[in-house]
Amino acid sequence: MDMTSTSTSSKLDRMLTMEMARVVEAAAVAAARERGQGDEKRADQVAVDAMRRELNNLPISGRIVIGEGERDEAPMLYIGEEVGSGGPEVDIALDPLEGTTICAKNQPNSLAVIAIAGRGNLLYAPDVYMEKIAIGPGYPEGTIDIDASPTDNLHAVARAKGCKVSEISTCVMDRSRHTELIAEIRKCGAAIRLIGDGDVAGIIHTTEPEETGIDLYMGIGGAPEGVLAAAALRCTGGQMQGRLILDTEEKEQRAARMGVTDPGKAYIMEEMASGDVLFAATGVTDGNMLKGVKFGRNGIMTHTVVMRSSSGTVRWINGLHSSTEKF
Ligand code: VTB
Repeated sequence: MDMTSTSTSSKLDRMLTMEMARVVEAAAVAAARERGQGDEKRADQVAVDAMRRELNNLPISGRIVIGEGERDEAPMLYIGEEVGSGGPEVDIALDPLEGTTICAKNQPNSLAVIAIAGRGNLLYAPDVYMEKIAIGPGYPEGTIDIDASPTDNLHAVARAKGCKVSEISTCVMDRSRHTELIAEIRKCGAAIRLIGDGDVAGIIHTTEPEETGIDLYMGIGGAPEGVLAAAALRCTGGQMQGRLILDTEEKEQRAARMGVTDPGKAYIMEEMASGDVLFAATGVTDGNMLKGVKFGRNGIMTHTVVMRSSSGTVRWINGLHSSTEKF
C-alpha cells in the first residue's frame, strides 16, 4: 500500500485554510456593520448572507452539519445544505455570528466561525444544550473530568499548573442554571469571568491563559457551539469534554435521528471533531484574542485566526481590505 498517498488523501487541501479566512472575514464585516444597533436578527441575517455567498466560492463539496438550524426553520445554511463550488467532500460546522446579542450590544468577543473536516468527522449535534469543560494545552491527559465535581476539577487544574486554586481563573456563562456551579467555584477561592454569551470564544480563551486570563471553562451552553469549540481546541491543543443535555423525550428523539445512540455519553474533544480539522474565526467586536472589524479611511481591517489540526499551525491574519466593494 502506498502510505504516502493514503496519508495525503486523508488530509484536506492546505490551501483551504486560507480560503476559509475569506469566508469568516466576509461574515464578520457584514455583522460589524450592524454592531451596536440592537438588532440581533438583522446582524445574524447579514452575516449568514455574506458567509453563504463566500462559502459557495470554496472549491469543496461541502455539507453543513452544524449550521443555522433544521431545514424548516433556517432558509439558509441549514443542516444538510450542500455548499461550495465542487471539490473534496467535507463536513462543515459554522456560525456566521457567534454571539448575536453581544454584537447587537457591541460587547466583547462576538465572532464569525467555521470548521471543516472530512465526511463524518464532526459530531452531528442537535440544537440542545451541552455541559462543557475545557482547558488549554500543556496539561497531562485526564486533568479534567466532566464527571468529577467542579471542586475536584479546580484542584486538579491547579495541581497540574503548579499554583493555588485561588490563582485559577474560570470562565462561566452568566445564567441562573449556573448558580450552584458559581457558588462552588467561589467557595474554592477561584476567580470567575462571567460572560453574557459566546462560549466558543470562552473555550478558545483557555488556550492562551496569559493573554486572556482564563484557565478553565465550565458550564452549560449550546451543543453546536460545543462542536465548534472542540474543532478549535483540536488545532491548538487542549482538552475538552461535553455531554448533550437531553432532558425531554423530544430532544432524545431528535438526537437519535442525528445518530446519537447513547444519550448520556460524555464526548471527548476527539469524538466531537476527529481527523484533519480546519478552523477559522474573525472577530466582529473587539475581544481578548481577536480584534473586532475596524472601518478605517484606507479600508476595512479584519483580524482572523486560521488553524489546522494535522500540522498544529495557528496563523493570525491582519487583513486590510482596501477594495471594499465585495463587502
Ligand atoms: C449558548 C452559547 C452561545 O448562546 O448557546 C447561548 O453556547 C444561549 O444560551 O455561545 P441561553 O439559551 O442560555 O441564552 C451563546 O452564548 C451565543 O450564541
